[in-house]
Amino acid sequence: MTDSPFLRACRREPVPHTPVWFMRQAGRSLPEYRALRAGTGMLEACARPDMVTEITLQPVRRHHVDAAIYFSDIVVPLKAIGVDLDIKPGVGPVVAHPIRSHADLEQLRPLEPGDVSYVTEAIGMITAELGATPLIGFAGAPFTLASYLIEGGPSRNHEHTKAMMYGEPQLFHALLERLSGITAAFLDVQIRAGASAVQLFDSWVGALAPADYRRSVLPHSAKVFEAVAHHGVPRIHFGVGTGELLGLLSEAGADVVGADWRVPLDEAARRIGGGKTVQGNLDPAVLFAPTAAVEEQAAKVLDAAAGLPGHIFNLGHGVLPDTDPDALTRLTAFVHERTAR
Ligand code: 1CP
Repeated sequence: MTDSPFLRACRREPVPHTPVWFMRQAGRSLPEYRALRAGTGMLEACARPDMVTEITLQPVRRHHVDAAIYFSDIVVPLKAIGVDLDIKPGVGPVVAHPIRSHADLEQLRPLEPGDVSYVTEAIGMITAELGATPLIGFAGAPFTLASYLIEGGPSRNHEHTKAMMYGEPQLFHALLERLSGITAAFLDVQIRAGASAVQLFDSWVGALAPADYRRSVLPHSAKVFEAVAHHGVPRIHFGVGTGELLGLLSEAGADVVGADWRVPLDEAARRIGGGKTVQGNLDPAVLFAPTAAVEEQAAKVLDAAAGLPGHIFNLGHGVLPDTDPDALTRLTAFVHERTAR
């Protein structure tokens, strides 16, 4: 397992082929996922080890990707400590009592491993079935979690979040401080249970200017990476629209940094700096084009990554729900064949 192409690429060691996995590979693009989930709420599914195991394995069986990602959601640890929230179909996470004051912080207590015992159980089952394929654990980064908690749900402009960051910096820091503890504890549970790598999703942090990221967010994400460093498993950092932040995302401490499609990978690698593996970055919308066009665009990604010491092929963000699953299977094979050494 430590010799798998994915883990070797994380460590920038030679690989037999460029490893591939897809953000959101488990989930709505797969008919077998939809069939299994019918009648079960998202959060209910996340708490059932048998379902989580099956959904996590589905894309590995179907696409022959080089890593599995644990099926869950970034709000699962918040639900586990008692935050009143739900995942609404077609919307995303919705929080009953948004956090806007110091008193509201009381909703956030530290996460204990016993709060998510179903995660430990599911990861045991998954790793037993995966064999030599690594499992990636994940969590939401403090800023992206804070955005859902402050806004009360998905947000285009993150206006309440930014209003707090600029207007009540102490409250904002106190919130991210609590979230960094919860996130670190959640990653710790997953690594102890058998996850071979972890990804911190700071999906919406691209909304910030670099100076604001450095001052208000980086210290909290850095604490998360530091807290799990002693396990020695690769740590991946990713956010959407982070072209101007790649150097800072790298500075926060990850071993692998993901980039979206807006920055070519050779330029992304330059911004990320030496000694890190780069992950990405095909535009997920490209998968709606004919196969020849998908392969042409994927080849561009591979060419841009050709001189880099470590590359993990991925999309620049999650698989879109209406993606043809066969396009993902073909893309995986294309990358494997084109990079076979
Ligand atoms: O009922 C359903 O099927 C709900 C759809 C769904 C699914 C399948 C949601 C709601 N979450 C998930 C699973 C999920 N969430 C995974 C699965 C593992 C995999 O990658 O295969 C992962 C990694 C996440 C993480 C997640 N949730 C992120 C970070 C990754 C990213 O895409 O940027 C974010 C931002 C969320 C919030 C969220 N949860 C669900 C939705 C629709 C959203 C986004 C809402 C928004 O636009 O703000």
